[in-house]
Amino acid sequence: MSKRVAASLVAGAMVVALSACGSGGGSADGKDSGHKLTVGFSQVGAESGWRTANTKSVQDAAKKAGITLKFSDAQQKQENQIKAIRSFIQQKVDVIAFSPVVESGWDTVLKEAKDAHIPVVLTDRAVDSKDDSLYVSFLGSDFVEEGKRAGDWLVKEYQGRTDPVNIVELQGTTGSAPANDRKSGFTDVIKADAKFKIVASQTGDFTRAKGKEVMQAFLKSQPKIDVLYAHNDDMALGAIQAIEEAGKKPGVDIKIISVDGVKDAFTAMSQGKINVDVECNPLLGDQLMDLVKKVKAGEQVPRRIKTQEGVFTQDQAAAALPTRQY
Ligand code: GZL
Repeated sequence: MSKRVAASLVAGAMVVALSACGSGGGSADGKDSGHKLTVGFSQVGAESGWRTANTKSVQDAAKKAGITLKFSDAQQKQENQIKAIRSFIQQKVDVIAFSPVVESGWDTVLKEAKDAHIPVVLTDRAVDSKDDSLYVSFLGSDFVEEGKRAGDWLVKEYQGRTDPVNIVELQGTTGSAPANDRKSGFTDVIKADAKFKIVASQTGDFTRAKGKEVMQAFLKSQPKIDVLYAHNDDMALGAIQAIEEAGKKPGVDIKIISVDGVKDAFTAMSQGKINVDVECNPLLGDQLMDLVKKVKAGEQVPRRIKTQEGVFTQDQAAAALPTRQY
């Protein structure tokens, strides 16, 4: 038997073994009749409209799927997520799913889950662990692509112009995958043209309040701001308040590029206050529950599942608003 075939048989067996050793005990194929799946879900927090929609999607999907969901809100603190994961291990849940608030510092607790034979699924955000065995699958957006889409819009918007374009950037939570990747995707695109300058960049922690506070500081410290790149809508909406209080017109005096695509941002876009919104789909619940069932049943699942999403410009906002689901 070739090495490859042997390896894939072992891998397959490992997946089955992992699933069959979950809390439910379950038969070898993991398809234990009557055993109601229990999933431990550690959520980042309730920091934004996106997060609220994501939480609702996960909770509604668990109910629909007949899955018992043990839900924990970490209030954007990694130590709370680690505590929650340890509690799920103690409770011997079948699967652990979580959105890691930051990319690093997960290996120890994920090894504890692995040693307890509880499979882990990442949703929304990723971890930077080098050990591939610590989670089975990662379901969520491609944040680098989202950053590139934001940069592409800016390049197109200023095509043919040579005067300097001063950009201020409201970054997401420091150390989080969306903040790191949306920044790198965006800068990778705009670095091709020297007229684009990021003159100030600071975290607004994905919240409206912090977004407003940091934008107020930018407005005081920067003599000329042409563009705001906000890593999410809540910070953009907070920044809009600061811009208006400074007597400037958001979307006109300062063009605004945002990410997420929540309803409030579509409303602001239809009022001309946001110029473009790169969609980041929070409605991951159904896909997550489907994934969890497959993992528990010992089925092979994709290592990476990317969510489908688009880009919406101001002229599309009003028509799209009535059908926005979050
Ligand atoms: C992205 C998600 C981010 C959103 C923010 O998938 O992790 O966190 O862009 C949210 O609105 O707070």
